[in-house]
Amino acid sequence: MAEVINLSIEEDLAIISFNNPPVNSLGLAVRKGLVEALNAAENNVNVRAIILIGEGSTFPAGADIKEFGHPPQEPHLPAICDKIEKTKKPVISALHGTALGGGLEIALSSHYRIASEKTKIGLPEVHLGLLPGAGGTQRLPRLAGIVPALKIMTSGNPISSTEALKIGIIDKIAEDLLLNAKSFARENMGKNNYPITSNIQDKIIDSEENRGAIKSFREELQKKARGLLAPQKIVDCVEASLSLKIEDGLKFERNAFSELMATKQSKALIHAFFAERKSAKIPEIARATHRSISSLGVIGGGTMGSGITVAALNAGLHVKMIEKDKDSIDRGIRNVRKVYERDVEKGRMNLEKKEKILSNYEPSTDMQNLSQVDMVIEAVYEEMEIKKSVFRKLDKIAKDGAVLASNTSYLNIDEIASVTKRPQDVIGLHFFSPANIMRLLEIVIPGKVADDVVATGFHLAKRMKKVPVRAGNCDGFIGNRILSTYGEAAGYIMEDGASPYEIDKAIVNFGYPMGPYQMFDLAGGDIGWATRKRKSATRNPKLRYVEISDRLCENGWFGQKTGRGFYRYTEGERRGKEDPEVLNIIQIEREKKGIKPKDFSEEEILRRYLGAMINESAKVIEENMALRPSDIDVTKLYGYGFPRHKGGPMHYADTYGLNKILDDLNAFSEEDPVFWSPSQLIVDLVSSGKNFNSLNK
Ligand code: T1G
Repeated sequence: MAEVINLSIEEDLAIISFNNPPVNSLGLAVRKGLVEALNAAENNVNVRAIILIGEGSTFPAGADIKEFGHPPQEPHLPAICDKIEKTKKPVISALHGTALGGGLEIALSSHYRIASEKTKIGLPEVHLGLLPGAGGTQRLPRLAGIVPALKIMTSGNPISSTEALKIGIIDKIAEDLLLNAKSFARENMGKNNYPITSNIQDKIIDSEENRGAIKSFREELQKKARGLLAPQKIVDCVEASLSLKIEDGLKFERNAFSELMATKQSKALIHAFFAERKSAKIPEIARATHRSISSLGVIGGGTMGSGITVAALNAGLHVKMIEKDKDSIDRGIRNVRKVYERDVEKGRMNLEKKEKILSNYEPSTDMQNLSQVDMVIEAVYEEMEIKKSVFRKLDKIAKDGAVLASNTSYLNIDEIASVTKRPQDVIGLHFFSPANIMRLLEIVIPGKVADDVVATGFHLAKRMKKVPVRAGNCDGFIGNRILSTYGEAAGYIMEDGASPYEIDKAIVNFGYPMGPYQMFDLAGGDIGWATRKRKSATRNPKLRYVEISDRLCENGWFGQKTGRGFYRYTEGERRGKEDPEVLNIIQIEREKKGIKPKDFSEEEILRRYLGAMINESAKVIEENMALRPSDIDVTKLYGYGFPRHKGGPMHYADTYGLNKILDDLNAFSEEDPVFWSPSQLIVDLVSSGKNFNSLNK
């Protein structure tokens, strides 16, 4: 018996436990061991019931995703579930932790399911571009009903055991799972319906109501899951369960699963799953242990400072917020309290939890209060001299060994560190707004920082449930540096003939939630304008510069905040209308440069927009400003709206074909070699027949 599966016989019970840390994923060894254990239990005449239970942190959390992309090996999970269902002795699954995917499907094929209070159950396959492929689409609707089953499978979100009990997925909630599983087994194995013939075999009623539910679900998914294949296929499988016996329904599901496994969307989503976990693997953690962090200082109570404060409070930290004067700290307090008041209002939190969290919040105007905190995060106005003055004071106040972090989004961390006597303790933590919601955190590494300070930044990220990316200390770090390049490319396309509205449409059709000019209007054109003015002194005079956005900003058209930017906004409407005056301004700018506008297809817009993004990303890699291409994917997926089912710019480039990217860059270089010359990394990868993924070690 493989040690990943243990079988113990206790009088008339067989207890089969999963022991494959960290999440008891159902890899080949586990599946083989499980079949052996089930056979042994079934053939043992003393055994009258079988219990399945997880050791460690959880009941199996699903199939082994690392096996995907390789030829599946027997025994396959659907066959195991089938075997469990047809076992003549009652099988009880005892669920704790996160019973997800194939793990839950094993439980669904069991005859009974009990769970502890804190257990979460779910079918997250849709997040991988897949569907529950071991019977979930056929068994769950039979247990829970069509609509709850569709919600669980197309959202991929876990539900609580209380919710699961309510809708009939589990039979009992109990603590001390094994003890209760044993008594539950003994209560049930004598029942007159022994051997158990689960109601799973019943067909679902093919009613008008069920057909109607499926129809409205499909329509909802057209909007909510625009362009995604897996959710619609899940509905196909549930619809099939209305007319097919379960055996045929399972075959239908298996075919649909195999089709999805072969799609680019699934490969991209599986890449994103592992990329998100790989970004936390950095050399510094291998060399040093993080410092302990229990108290945090946050300087600044504005949007960023209050967002960071909430993220830290939610991570269980004690937070001292500092502002310069009473009005400012009162504003900071309002900003923080407003978040929790909304959580209570929306039922996401009860009053008791809110007050408990806020008991860890200590706002003040006295910086001396930071003398004993373990870490300070500065989130003051984005102006170097202001930041330097804060760090000079911090250098005198903070205790030895305190980590001093700046939340700057582009200023030079080395320069900030240089005003302290402890550059080894200074690091960049670039949060994305709203900092209590956005999961991306760029951890910026200055030249003199100590390894354990970097490790501490990653430790804080984990506690805040952030997705950390190690970034070099260049202008714009990773995300904003690449953004400014493809933003310039969009400007060239616009000046050469496409309207901002055509460009936005092409980018939205690719899968982004909005295009660059909708983003300009949302974020506020004044911010980018300030950056362009800041960079103007050092701008490469050979680099083409488009002045269209400056013209709008000179008019005070900063976007939604001023009622017009590239679009015009009527009062209270977030969706803007195209503006003929903007098109006039663009035409005037073209005429100033003697540009005869040409047409751009959506495909041409994308080749340029994505080409610029991928080329700059490659330069970030070759300059070691990012550790690996998948870290750039993570940055763009979590901070800039790159469609997750395309995997991020680097994965997309590999899928599109790096040779085709190089051909595009070479073609565009004919027009403008300064902007479009291909990065040496892309040239080298193409000539060696490799791709970006070959660097994702
Ligand atoms: N397979 C392989 N490795 C996995 C894994 C899985 N299912 N889940 C986690 N890991 C690795 C992960 O890469 C990381 O590795 C370590 O475990 C800790 O993970 C037939 C086809 C369970 C909620 O999608 O949601 O079943 O980085 O950092 O924050 O229908 O892991 O340490 O080397 O995320 O405590 C369906 C995916 C699969 C669940 C725990 N199941 N996992 O979160 O730890 S498809 C899933 C999670 C399927 C069937 C279909 C989370 C977690 P490393 P972690 P965590």
